[in-house]
Amino acid sequence: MRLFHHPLQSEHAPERELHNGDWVPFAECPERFAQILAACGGAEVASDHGAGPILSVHDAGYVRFLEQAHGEWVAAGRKGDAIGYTFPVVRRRPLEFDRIDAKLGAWSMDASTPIASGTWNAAYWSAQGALSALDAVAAGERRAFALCRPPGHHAGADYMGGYCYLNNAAIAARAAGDRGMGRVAILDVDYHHGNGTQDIFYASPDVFFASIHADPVTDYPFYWGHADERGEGEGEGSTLNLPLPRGTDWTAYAQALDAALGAIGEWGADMLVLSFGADTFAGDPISSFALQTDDFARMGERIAQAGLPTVIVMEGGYAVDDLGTNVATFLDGISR
Ligand code: Q9C
Ligand code: ZN
Repeated sequence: MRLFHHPLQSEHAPERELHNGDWVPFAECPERFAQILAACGGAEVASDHGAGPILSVHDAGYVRFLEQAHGEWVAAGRKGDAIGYTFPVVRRRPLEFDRIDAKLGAWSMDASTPIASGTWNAAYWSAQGALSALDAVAAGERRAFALCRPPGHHAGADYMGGYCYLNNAAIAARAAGDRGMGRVAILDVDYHHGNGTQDIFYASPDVFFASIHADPVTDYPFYWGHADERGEGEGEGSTLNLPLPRGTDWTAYAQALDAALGAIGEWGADMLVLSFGADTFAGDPISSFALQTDDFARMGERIAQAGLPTVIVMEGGYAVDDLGTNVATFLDGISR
């Protein structure tokens, strides 16, 4: 399978994040990227599709903010990672902000998403990897893998969150639609609900979004991913949420996966964008499912049986020592 990445993705290296009231080392670390590359090998450097496909999903003011935020942080005399502390939870509107602190709050949903010096370039090339994988599938490959880092599924059209800045899966799905590749479904198997992807397509009948994730009653992102969220307006019925309890093992997971794949088939998808996170692994330090390494091969095989051309984009997975093996095992399973 063709794999895509870019060396600048390693330059995104925030120092720390706020975790349950403590500052801890940033879980979405460059070592993740190195481990996946080492285990999968043979990755190609992504090609540049420019800002166009990014701006088809994301607000232009938000993209400009991402590009300039760290520079403004430094210009304000700050050190370390740029991070906000005031969030407009009511009546957020596009005001002209001066202070970098105001911008950071206006364009983020949480304090898990610091901006460091290499963040913009990494996010840009992460998205270009997803677009390069789409090119490969458009050219006839059954599937291709974008080693996206930073991940994307928590980022909405005009906000960052959950280690995500640009929504790689949404960018690939929108580009596939624009290229006339038929009806596009997104399946999100990261441990956390893909709230940003859901938000982007919530009112859209053109893209089906299905997500299997930890119940937001107990887990981040808390406010989205509940089973009663089914889309709105013309998009009513084109969102499917399958929350599962902490401790879920392969037996229960497989049933939800079959339900999601069944719904995607019924909807009449012509192609699939898969948001793949390995944080469903039993050993994940910030997650609480119970999948074993071999289960990722089973997951891959089942998804392959759907028979859809598939763009795979990397999302989370924080058990760094097992991450390369888990991703390689998944790619092996989906290739069988
Ligand atoms: N107390 C992805 O897997 N951190 N993002 C919450 C924990 C956010 C995970 C803080 C976790 C985001 C792509
Ligand atoms: Zn996750």
